[in-house]
Amino acid sequence: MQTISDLKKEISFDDFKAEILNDYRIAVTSRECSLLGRREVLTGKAKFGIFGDGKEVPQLAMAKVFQNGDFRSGYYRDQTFMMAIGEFTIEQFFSGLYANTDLKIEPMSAGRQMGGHFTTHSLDENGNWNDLTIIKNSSSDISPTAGQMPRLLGLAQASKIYRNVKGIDSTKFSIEGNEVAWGTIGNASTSEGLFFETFNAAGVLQVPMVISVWDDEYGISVHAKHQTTKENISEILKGFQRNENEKGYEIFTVNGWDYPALIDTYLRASQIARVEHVPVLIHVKELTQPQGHSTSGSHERYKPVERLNWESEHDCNIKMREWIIANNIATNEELSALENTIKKEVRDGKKASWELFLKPIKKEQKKVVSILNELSQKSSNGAFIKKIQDQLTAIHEPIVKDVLSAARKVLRYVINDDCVEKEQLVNWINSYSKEMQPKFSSHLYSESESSAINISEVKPSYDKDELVDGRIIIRDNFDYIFNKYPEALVFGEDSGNIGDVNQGLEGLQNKYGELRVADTGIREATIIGQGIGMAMRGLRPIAEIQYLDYLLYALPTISDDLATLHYRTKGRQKAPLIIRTRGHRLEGIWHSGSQLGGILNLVRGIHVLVPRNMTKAAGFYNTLLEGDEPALVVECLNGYRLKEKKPSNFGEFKTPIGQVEILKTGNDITLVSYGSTLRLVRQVAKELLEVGIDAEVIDVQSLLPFDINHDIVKSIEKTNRLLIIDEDVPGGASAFVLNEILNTQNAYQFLDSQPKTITAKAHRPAYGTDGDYFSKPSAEDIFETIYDIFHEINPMNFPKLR
Ligand SMILES: Cc1ncc(C[n+]2csc(CCOP(=O)(O)OP(=O)(O)O)c2C)c(N)n1
Ligand SMILES: [Mg+2]
Repeated sequence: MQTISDLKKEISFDDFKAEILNDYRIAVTSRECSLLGRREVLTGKAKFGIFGDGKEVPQLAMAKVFQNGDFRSGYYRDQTFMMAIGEFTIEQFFSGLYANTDLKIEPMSAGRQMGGHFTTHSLDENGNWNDLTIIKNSSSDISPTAGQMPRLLGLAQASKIYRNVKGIDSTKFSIEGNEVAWGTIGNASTSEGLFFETFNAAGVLQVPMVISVWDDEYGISVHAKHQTTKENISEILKGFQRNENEKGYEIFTVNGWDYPALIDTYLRASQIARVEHVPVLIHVKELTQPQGHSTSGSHERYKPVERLNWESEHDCNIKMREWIIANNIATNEELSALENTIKKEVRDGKKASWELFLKPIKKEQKKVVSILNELSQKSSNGAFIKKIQDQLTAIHEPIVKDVLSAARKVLRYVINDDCVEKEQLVNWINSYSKEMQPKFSSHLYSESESSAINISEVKPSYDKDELVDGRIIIRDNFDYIFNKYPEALVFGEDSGNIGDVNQGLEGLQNKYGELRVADTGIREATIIGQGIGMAMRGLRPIAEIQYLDYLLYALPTISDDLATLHYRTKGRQKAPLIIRTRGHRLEGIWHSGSQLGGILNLVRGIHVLVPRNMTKAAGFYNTLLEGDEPALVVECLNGYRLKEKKPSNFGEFKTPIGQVEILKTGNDITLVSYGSTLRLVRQVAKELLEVGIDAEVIDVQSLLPFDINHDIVKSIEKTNRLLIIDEDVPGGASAFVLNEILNTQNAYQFLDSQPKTITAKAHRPAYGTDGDYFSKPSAEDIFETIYDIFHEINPMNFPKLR
């Protein structure tokens, strides 16, 4: 194994010196950025700053062993690392602070994320994969502490899959699974459940993952004594240490200011993880925060003087400087000269970034001022317009909002004017808004050719009239999927050996192996994280959450990470993860499978699909695997043993995404529902015919996206009445559906009766059949609600029921 002394022996002193001075240059550059960055926030040019000062030196060591194809999953302190791997410049640092919306200038997120959230581009501008084996990769950071951990597990596991599963085209993703996933996390954030869940799971899975804990003894103002048992994360994780008989972790501790020791440690860690596929923890101690936690406050408020003094002495950059001089690598004068050059470079870079940010806005400001100037001379409200013009002119460093809002305010002063200048103003507002809005709103979903909504329906075909249990359709379709896509894999609680709790994967582990059809521990958040990380490295994971109710344990990871990934990278990273779960119409507070409203509101960015039977569900999987987007598929829990006609084109038939299906035509009222509840609705629709009400029944199928062809409003145009039937709480998914129909599809204009929703009670559904009957909408509830609507219109024909 190579050590720093070996390195010295291998290369000439000049090369050795150059490498160390280059490291020092990066450390000082990074520090200087932090110092100036703070000032930019305090003077108001940037909104918020959180920087990597005090954590520079260990990141240099990590960067040295970080190879092409490797992935980082870290947090906001890692700017030095990003600079050291060549993926972050001074200009990019400041452009991030200013929130420059040009992805070429601010490649981390095009201004969508605060500075300190680092990203590399896995996709080109058309959404196609770049070759990830020839670049150094950083998965896009998120702000919630420890939120980077679940994904890290999957990034590491991908190497294991690529190394051990044959037949996958790994060209752009892996070279024999030799890639390491590098996690970074603050000491205080290790208090989070997501950290411990990930840590345990990686030990079980034995994946090539190296977690660095940057330990500065604090989490904002809260000392380690309130965060960590024994105030020492590596100490309490000692039980995970591997030994001759048991697999586990390799655990290192090292001081964050000790440059040579850090290099030795990282070399060893890299080797162990890369070659042996064993996870490693590096507890990097004795780090500092020279400027406190962030620009929101100062650490003098909560750190004792002794600690502040200790931090000044143990600042890792200062220690590295001392080491360089003590080892005669460079003199004090040489280093001072270098530091002065860097100071100037950072100042120049900052200036250039500000210019880049300001220039296009100033151009628009000038245009608007000139339009307003002309308009003020024409309009009878000229004085008011002139005032706005003067205010806009006076802004020396405008942001987009200043310019656009001034222009839009003028509109109300020229309502009655009719002149070319007004037309100019309106045209400018329209075109500038059209240009700017996508900068903030694009790429929530895929904009590539493979977007799931571009994939056409293929109907199931039937050779014969064979009826089988729904689970057989799911199972046989998955069999086709695993055969067709070597990169597809499924994992979850009980998904492997027994082939899931409803046997939709029965026998498939035997056929496709334990890595592709796998059991996992009971750990929903990291099941999703596994899926996110693997999907980010080109695999097609299907993460199984045993019941919809338990998706809540994973919701932070789904909502914060998966749902925002494409958006927060402006389309430069993706995780086309399929989440498979089952829900609807079950009984009991924790098994009712109904909480879709809550989910819908938290997962924009993910497709939410609610197939009413297993053929529809299987069709969704086939569609999704051709697409490039994440999705949640909620199978009907009570549908596995119900008979369905067995299709003959498994793996081929596709359920379209974002399209409703009309299950029964009718003229009197439109009934909208989804999932298992549809069985009740269809039964009620038949019963209604007996009293002379002919209802149209529509299956939504896909909640997100919702009825992209606006077929529901077409139905309401005919029936003039609407009832939404949902088993979620009042104001849950039914409110979402109603909003789509009334606001997006403008159905209000066709309604002759109040649009209604019928939902479950506000409480969670009680256990047992009677619990269900009194908690969720029953067939009688649905019948009576519809009947009442008609009684209200025509009490003669529809006398009161009760
Ligand atoms: C889930 C969540 N809770 C709280 C926060 C607010 N917060 C941001 S950073 C931080 C402290 C993190 O400390 P540590 O992990 O030690 O990292 P350090 O900043 O010290 O490097 C907190 C509480 C957050 N971002 N996310
Ligand atoms: Mg800390």
